[in-house]
Amino acid sequence: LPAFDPRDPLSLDGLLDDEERLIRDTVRQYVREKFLPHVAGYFENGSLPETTGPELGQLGLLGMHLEGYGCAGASATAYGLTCLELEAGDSGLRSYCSVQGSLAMFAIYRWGSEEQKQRWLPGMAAGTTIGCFGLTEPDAGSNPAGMRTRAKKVGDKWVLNGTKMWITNGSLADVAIVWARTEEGKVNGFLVEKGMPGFTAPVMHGKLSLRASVTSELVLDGVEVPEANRLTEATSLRAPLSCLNEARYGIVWGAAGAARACYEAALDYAKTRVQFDKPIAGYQLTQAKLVEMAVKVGQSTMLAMHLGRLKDAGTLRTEQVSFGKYHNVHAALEVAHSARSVLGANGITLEYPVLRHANNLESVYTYEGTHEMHTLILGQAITGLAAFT
Ligand code: TGC
Ligand code: FAD
Repeated sequence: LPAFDPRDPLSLDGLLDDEERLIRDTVRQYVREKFLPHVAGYFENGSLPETTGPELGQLGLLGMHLEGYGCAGASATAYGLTCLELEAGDSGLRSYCSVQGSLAMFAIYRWGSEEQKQRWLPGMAAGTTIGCFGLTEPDAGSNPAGMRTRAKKVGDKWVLNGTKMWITNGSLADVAIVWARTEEGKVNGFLVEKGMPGFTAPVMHGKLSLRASVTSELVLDGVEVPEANRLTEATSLRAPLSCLNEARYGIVWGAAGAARACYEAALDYAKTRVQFDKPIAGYQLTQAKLVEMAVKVGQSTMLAMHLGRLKDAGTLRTEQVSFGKYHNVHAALEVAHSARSVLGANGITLEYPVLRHANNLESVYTYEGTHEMHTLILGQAITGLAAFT
């Protein structure tokens, strides 16, 4: 029998094929060698370096599960493993990849015209063109149907008015996918380009979570957008919600990565930190915490892998994605907090990853559908009764 591996107690590595393992190892190496040595600075400065997009692009990770237009055409499982490794670095790094690939690029790929795909996707896959996804508004978070942003057709143009809030990479983006309601009451998506008159994207400051990520408002004050920049196939809320599904899937994996990083940090620390003349890993209370963490990480990774196989088979349902986000983000938060306690005072510093992850996971718990929204989605699926209103 192979030896027991404390970092992979369920031998999940054996469930991967060679290509998946190669992609996983490549991303893991990038995160460990290029990202983690600098992450404390990124977290303190509140942003990622400008090279992030091109570096992720060169690795082929942006929109990697899409086919053609410069995208890698990788499997859903390979994309998931990528999210896991990126988020083991920092949720902000995974967010960057999710927003670019699963939200902005997927919106164009799934709901755009052939011309729009050819114009935007290759640069976005390369990470030289940055996208963002503007759905949330100051008064419309969990209920995007309540959006106030309006699009009015004037001649061959659309005039956009409204404000989006909490938009990842908003200030960095060359193109913002902005969702707005038309006079007919339909929800349309618009490609709003940096520099269009009336469009500004101020950075939001003062975050205590997801600090290694730029979060912005999108202010649309009479922005004139040509008809050529309207996503041709999107006519209802189904369009933005379908994009969320893609990003939520990545979060299922990513959360398992953040949890793994916290568990490994706690395990390493507990084996070397000596108190009362022996390593704290030798005390039952610490072992109970480490075992609980190992079990949660194993369960979360196994769940992500199962959903990945369903997605690759084309049978993954939205309720199952909610199942994954519900379980894995909650479990990751618990692991991060428990790991923090194992590290004692060191656990509150940026020298160790645990409180940074715990703080980040507060955002992950809320974005892409709050924990409560996923509870209600699953509640409806289980009972047949909607409890949203
Ligand atoms: P409802 O009437 O249920 O649905 C409207 C239409 O959409 C379809 N649909 C979906 N399609 C694909 N995937 C999904 N997950 C879908 N959910 C619903 C549905 O079939 C229907 O289609 P059609 O053809 O009949 O029109 O819509 P509702 O208004 O009642 O809303 C339901 C609810 C509450 C579940 C939905 O509004 C919701 O999920 N709310 C949460 C909002 C949210 O998740 N926002 C996220 C913003 S983006 C973000 O957070 C990015 S973070 C990025 C990062 O940094 O990683
Ligand atoms: P609210 O919807 O006001 O919810 C507040 C509380 O009420 C929550 O606990 C919620 O679960 C609960 N609640 C609401 N309705 C109900 C109900 N019916 N029943 C029970 N409880 C309910 N959005 C984008 O569009 N693009 C982005 O790129 C993006 N990036 C983000 C990055 C960060 C760092 C963060 C924190 C958010 C980001 N978001 C983004 C916004 C995110 O999607 C929203 O914050 C989220 O959808 C919740 O909306 P809200 O914050 O307005 O909370």
